Amino acid sequence: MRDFKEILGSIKDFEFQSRDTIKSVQLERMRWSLQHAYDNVEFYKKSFDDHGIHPDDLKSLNDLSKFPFTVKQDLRDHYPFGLFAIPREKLRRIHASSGTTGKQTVVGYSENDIKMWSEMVARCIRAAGGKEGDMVHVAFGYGLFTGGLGAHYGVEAAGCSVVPASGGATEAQIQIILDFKPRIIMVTPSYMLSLADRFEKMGLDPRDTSLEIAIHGAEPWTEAMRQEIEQRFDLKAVDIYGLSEIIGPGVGGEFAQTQDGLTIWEDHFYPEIIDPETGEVLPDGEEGELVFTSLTKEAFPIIRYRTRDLTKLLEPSACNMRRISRIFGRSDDMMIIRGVNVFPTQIEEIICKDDRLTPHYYCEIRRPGTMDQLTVVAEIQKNALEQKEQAAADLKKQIKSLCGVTVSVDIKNPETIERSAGKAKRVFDYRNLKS
Ligand code: DLL
Repeated sequence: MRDFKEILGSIKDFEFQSRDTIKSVQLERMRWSLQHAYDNVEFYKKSFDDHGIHPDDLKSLNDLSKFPFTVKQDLRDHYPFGLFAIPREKLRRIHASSGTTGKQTVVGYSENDIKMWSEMVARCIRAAGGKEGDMVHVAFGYGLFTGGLGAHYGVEAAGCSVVPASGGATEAQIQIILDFKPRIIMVTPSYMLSLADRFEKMGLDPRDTSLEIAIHGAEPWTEAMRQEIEQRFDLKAVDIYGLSEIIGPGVGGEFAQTQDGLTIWEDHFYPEIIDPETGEVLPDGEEGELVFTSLTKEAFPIIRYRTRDLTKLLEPSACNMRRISRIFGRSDDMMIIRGVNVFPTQIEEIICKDDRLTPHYYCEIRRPGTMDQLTVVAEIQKNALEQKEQAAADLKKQIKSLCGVTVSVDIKNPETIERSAGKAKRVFDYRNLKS
């Protein structure tokens, strides 16, 4: 095994190296990562052995397709630290994100992991047009969520000054923006629009602020929303992508001069696109599910992780690493409402525990103004007709407390929701009708 520090390297602006150099570094790192996972995580040893494959079998990058996938359930099955590859005392950070069962999926970072992660977020900031000395207002949530702290360390690594505003307290944030005069803001696109609304409510024009660059991610957003944000704030808005299982924000970022999708930092995260039904690897340019293999992570190596995000791989443009197009959807039913992940099964759990409701329900997502709105449609039992209003109020309250998101609830009369003829469709997304 090679010394990890050597393998991590520190070639500046690596994204501008030639494709051949990038590929040869990928191959070397991929070998290291597979071996590291095999030697230090019981789960990978067993899963490789069960598939009759060994890290030594990787002769080319394409050989990766012979290795088994990792899915979110594997993280849950090994909750909390079962997939970590270094001793607990060597961990420097733990993050987590909520899942269907209410159990968190937990990820960990070594000192080198945090350095690498910060450098990747710094790349995103530079790609977005940020430069040393800029001030960056971070309005992603701080906490177990990777958004706030991930962005924070990246801002520092980019040689910028960070304003750790976190989410919420909108009016106070606006005052800070006015007084501190940051050049860059990092925030979910939907919260950016709430800020715009609040500026206007306060009688202020958001176009007059010091903000020149907005870096948005953590939830899907459209080209139409980009235009709205750019016009309302008179700035340039770019995308940032990531997920906690791979590292957090900064798996890829968009270049301001091209605004043509997210460049994946391929020297640390190896992307594949697969057919979500068959698992077969698809050629670049074809749409499918995004899969990642970490190439340098120490604490939480991850091999062929199925993100469930749907996109396609595109050839390099602004630098020499490949891009993905905007995430246009997910292969499962996860709903992201105002930056919060909500699963239909969480709602189902509450509904099924309420004797006044039948187990039939579905969710509708709309965007009446600038914010996403989720309506949960459920059905009252015949013997509980007179309790309809109370049941609706209770459901709304429980969803708020379990999922952390405010929803509308529409309780229908008995036997009015269409019964499923097989697989029930739980999510109806009407947002795209507008944009
Ligand atoms: O959302 C990490 C992050 C924070 C990324 C801040 C960017 C900015 P998770 O909570 O694990 O991590 O959620 C990851 O969010 O699989 C996508 O479905 C979605 N997502 C993240 N970024 C984007 C994006 C963070 N730019 C999940 N566009 C991912 C669309 C995104 N979806």
